[in-house]
Amino acid sequence: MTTIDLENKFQQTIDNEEKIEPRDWMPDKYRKTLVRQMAQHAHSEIVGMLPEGNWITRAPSLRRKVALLAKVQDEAGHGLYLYSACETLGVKRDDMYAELHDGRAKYSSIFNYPTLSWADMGTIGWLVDGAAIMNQIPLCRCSYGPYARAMVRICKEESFHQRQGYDIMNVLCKGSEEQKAMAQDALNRWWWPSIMMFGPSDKDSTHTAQSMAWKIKRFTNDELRQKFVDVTVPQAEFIGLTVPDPDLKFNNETGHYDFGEIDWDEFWKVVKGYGPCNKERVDARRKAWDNGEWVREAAEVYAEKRAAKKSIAVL
Ligand code: BYC
Repeated sequence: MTTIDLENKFQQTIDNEEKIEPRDWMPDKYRKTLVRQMAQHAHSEIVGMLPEGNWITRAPSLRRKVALLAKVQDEAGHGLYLYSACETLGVKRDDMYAELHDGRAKYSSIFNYPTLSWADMGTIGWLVDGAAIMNQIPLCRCSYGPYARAMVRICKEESFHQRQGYDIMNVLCKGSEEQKAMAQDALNRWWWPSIMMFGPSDKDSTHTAQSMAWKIKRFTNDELRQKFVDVTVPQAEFIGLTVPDPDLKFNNETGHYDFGEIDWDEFWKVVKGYGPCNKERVDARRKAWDNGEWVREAAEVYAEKRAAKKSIAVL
C-alpha cells in the first residue's frame, strides 16, 4: 500500500468510529499529537497530587483525611495508566519524566496555584475535578484505543472526587460565618483558573481542528468551557456562593450563561512557567525523582536476579 492508501484507510477507520490500536499504522503527526496530549495529561495527574497532598495531614476529621488520601492516591493511579498508555506509542517513561523535570513538558496550568485553606480542597474537587470530568468524558470516545479505555476508569474516579469536593463546600457553607467566608474566598481564587483549564479560546487553539478531525477531541475548548460554566453556576447558587464574575448572566436567547473576559495574559504566563507555584511544583517532582533513585536501583537488581534464576531453571 502507498502512504496515501494507508492514510485513507486510517481516516476511514476513524470516520467509522473504530479504534486505532498500538500496532495499527498511523501518521507520525497523529502519534506525536497523542504523545503530547497524553504525556501532558499524565504529568498533570502527578503534579496535581501536590496541592492537595499538602493538606492531608491537616484535614479536619478522620473521614475527610481518608477521602482526601484516597483521592490523591487515585491521581497517582491515573498518572500511571496514562504513562502506560503513552508507552504503547513507543515512548519511554524515563524520557517523559526527564521532559517534566527539565521544564520541556507542559502540565495543566491549574496546578500552579497555591492551596491556602481547607476550603481549597473543596474547591479543587468541585471545580478542578468538575472541569476535568467535562473535558475527559468525551476522551472516553477518543479514537486511540488505549487512551479511550484508560479514560473510562479515570472518569469514574473523578466523579467521586467531584462529589467529595462539593460536599466539603456544602458543609462549609452551612457552617459558621467564617467557614462560609472561607468557602467564598476559595471560589474567588479558583474560579478563573478553573475555566482557563480548558485551554486557549478556539481562535488561538493551534491543535483543535486537527485533533477533532482525528476524533482525539470531540468538542472545542470553548464548547467545553461553556458546558462547565452552565452546570457549575447553578451548583454555586444552590450552596449560596457567588461566582466572582460581574458579567456573568443567563442569556435567555442562547440558553447559556454569558461570562466575562478571561485574563489570557495570566493564562499564558502560567503555561510558560511563570505562575505562582511553577517552580515549587517542578522542584518537588525533581526531588521525588532523586529521592527515589535507590528504589529504582533496587528494583532493577531484583529484576536481574529473577531473570537469572529463571534462565538457570530453564537450563
Ligand atoms: N495548561 O491547541 P490547544 C486532573 C497548551 S488533571 C497548560 O488548545 P490541545 C486532576 C497546549 O498543550 C487533568 N497548557 O491544545 C489531577 C498547547 O501547547 P503545546 C488534566 C495548556 O491539546 C489532579 C497550547 O496550550 N487534563 O484532572 O488541543 C487533581 C495550545 O492549546 C492548557 C488533561 O490533560 C492548560 N490548561 O487542547 C485534580 C486533559 N491548555 O502542547 C484533577 C487532556 C492548553 O502545543 N488534554 N495548553 O506546547 C486535553 O484535553 C487538551 O490537551 C487541552 C488543550 C484541552 C488541555
